[in-house]
Amino acid sequence: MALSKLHGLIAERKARVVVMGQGYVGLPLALCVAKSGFETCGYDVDPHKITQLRQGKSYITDVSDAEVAECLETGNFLPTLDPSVLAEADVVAVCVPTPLSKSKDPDMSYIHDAVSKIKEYAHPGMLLILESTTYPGTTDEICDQLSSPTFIHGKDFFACFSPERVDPGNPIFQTQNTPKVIGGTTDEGSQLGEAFYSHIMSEVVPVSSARVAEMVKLLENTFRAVNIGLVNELALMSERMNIDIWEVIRAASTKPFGFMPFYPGPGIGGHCIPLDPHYLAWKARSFDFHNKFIELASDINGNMPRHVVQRAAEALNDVSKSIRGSRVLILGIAYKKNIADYRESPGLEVMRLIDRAGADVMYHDPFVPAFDDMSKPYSSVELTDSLLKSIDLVIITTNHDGVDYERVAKSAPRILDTRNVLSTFAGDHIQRLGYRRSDSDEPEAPAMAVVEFPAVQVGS
Ligand code: SAJ
Repeated sequence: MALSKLHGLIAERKARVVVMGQGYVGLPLALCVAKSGFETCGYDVDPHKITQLRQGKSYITDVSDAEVAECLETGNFLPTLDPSVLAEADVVAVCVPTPLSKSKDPDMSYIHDAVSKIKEYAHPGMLLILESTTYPGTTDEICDQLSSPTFIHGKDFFACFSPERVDPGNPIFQTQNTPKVIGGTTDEGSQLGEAFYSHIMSEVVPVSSARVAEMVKLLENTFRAVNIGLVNELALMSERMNIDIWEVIRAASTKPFGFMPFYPGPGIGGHCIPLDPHYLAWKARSFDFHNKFIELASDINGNMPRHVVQRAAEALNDVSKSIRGSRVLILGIAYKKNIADYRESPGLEVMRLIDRAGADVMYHDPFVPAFDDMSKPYSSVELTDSLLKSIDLVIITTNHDGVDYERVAKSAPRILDTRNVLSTFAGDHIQRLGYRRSDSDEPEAPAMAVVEFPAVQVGS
């Protein structure tokens, strides 16, 4: 019987595992599974990824080359482009992207592609684990799609949802030591999933169903998106009220209970926080429930790059310059500190808007040596005194460690700091998001005319 056979294989660590998707979630997971003693295939559709892995090379910030090489040497980790490994798989973990379409609806194409491959190689005795963030009900729907008279859900195959909880660049919490939530489409699916992950993770957190597990992940990321939106709105308010929001947050953080600090920024980036909450909003609408927090937070967070450009225009205006024709340095392209990922990055959005407003724009990011944007090649410039002195405005959009901020503060004529990384430096040439110095507490005169941008679609 498939269920007892699967329990036996998992208990003896003889289950053959395929992890579909070798990105920032799937690769760390595959290596953890392999290190736990399971024969693990790391399947991906990208030949470059598989070639690098086979050479013992990592392309993920949190995974070292040595870690990949060690797993290869044990023989327990097999990077592959060949989906037919699914024909021999006992456990399949799906870790593929779940982006949004242009209209902010779920783009399930990656999941559908993975499911069609599983269907092609389906055989009795499979445990399917979905890790990709998605709307409640997805895992149940996948089981319906896979079911057939010879591949019966709850008899021949079982399934559960277990959300990935990867915090890229986090030096403390990695895949193995982050508590793992798991919920099955059936009780047997839950039991098999718990048994499997208990060999791999330090803590397994069972919940009553896959739908609950799917909702757990969406709560986690909606919580962040909404609180970031709240603090960004308070930052805009504070600029108007001549209050330093950073001082306010610092003081509020002394409250030892009932408060968790979030910080203003140039917007939100990455592949989770800007996107995942919209999966929940989309699904809720099908239950005729129209949420407000997710849309409002998305609106506030999504408009922060334009606000930063507005502040940049005002900073240049203070010295009788305009964005057009000015030399502007974007300091930080990655979407958050100490990582190289610039997907959905607010820093990149600010750079595009400044470019479109007619500035001579360049960037420096120690984690992003070069990139192409809308078929325009960019490479990170070196932070020298002469370069900084030649810049009309530096906009700090990512607060990477290891940048010579003292040099920036001393050499750049004007700086707009959106991350408060120059909080220890003084000078009228330094302006900060979330605070706007004024001589009195009187309401400010209406801000200068809003910077207009040609109506051109910005980037993907
Ligand atoms: N941000 C702010 N203010 C804040 C916190 C973040 O502006 O107070 C911005 C960041 O600069 C970044 C974006 O929001 O552009 C997302 O930041 P993030 O810290 O949520 O980073 P992610 O998306 O890489 O990682 C998150 C995980 N982060 C943390 O738990 C700290 C977590 O929410 C999820 O485990 C993960 O996404 C995921 O995969 O869902």
